[in-house]
Amino acid sequence: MNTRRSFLMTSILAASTLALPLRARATNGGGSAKVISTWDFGVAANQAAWTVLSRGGSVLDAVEAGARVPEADLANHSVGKGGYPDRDGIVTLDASIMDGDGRCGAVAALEHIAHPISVARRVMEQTPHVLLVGDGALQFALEQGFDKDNLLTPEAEKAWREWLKTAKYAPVINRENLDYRKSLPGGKDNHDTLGLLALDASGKLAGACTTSGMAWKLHGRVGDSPIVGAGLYVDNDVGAATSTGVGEEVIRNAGSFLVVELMRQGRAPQQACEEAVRRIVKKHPDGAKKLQVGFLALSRHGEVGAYAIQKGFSYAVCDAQKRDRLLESRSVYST
Ligand code: SD4
Repeated sequence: MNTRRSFLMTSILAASTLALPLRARATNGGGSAKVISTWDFGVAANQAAWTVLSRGGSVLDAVEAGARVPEADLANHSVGKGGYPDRDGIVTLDASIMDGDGRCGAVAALEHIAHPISVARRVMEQTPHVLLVGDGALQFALEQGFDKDNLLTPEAEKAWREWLKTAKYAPVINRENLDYRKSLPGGKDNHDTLGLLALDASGKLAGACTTSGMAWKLHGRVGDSPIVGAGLYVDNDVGAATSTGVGEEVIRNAGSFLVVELMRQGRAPQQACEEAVRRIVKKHPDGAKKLQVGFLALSRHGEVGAYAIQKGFSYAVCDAQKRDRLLESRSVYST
């Protein structure tokens, strides 16, 4: 991991533009194809998305393919199958997908389906709706031919039973942030939401966001990830944004929409992410000390921004120069 974390800016600078494939050099106002995503496991997700783009696939196909990677990773305890369950021991998944033309689909509190991102895409493409939840989302998924699966793996069940020994009624706030102090985000004790944004060589944007939400949450709790404008927002005219961390704070501030709107008003993605994070902190200065929220943004020109409340938010960037870059976001608190 250390080598992946070695912030390979020098090699990027050294890469010759002339050596790049034509597809990667095609630009939209100066940018080029790029995929970015949250946390360490974003590296693998980016590569899957990049493979789709480099084979001429659509940007929507790319973000879906990327999101399916952590969803299928049973060692990942906050996305897809293998995710930690709610306080009742039930795994419920949230996901959304959106393209830069404003088309979007989402599922929330979905049980028994291993790839919620693909169900979200079907909601977008096969229904007049944007968001299906709970039993209705499951019914729709089954009608669409998705297999019913047991999402609670033995490892996740064991962790839940361990939690039950000391559990209070309310879920522990920001378990991810507490875990971050034990191990790096994306490490074995701490996986998080995947938010993935992609820009193709023709300037089209799309995004995907997928999670099992906060571990030990109340049954029926929905986070920011399937809420368009909170966990994800994409607009071809401006850029795209996604979030990770305590979803309630992101929803309260319409986080991803806010980031994109700030970009629309002229801020760079980095400044936009910083302002959105600061707004959360300003509203709850004391609470914010104990929770994590991170935003990731991509402009239509391919500029990247990232900012978080707490130290330790990593994000992955993939483009023609380098496929497995892993960077550390700046943050409000540095310890
Ligand atoms: C949620 N934002 O459900 C997600 C989970 C997450 O760090 O990212 N946790 O609120």
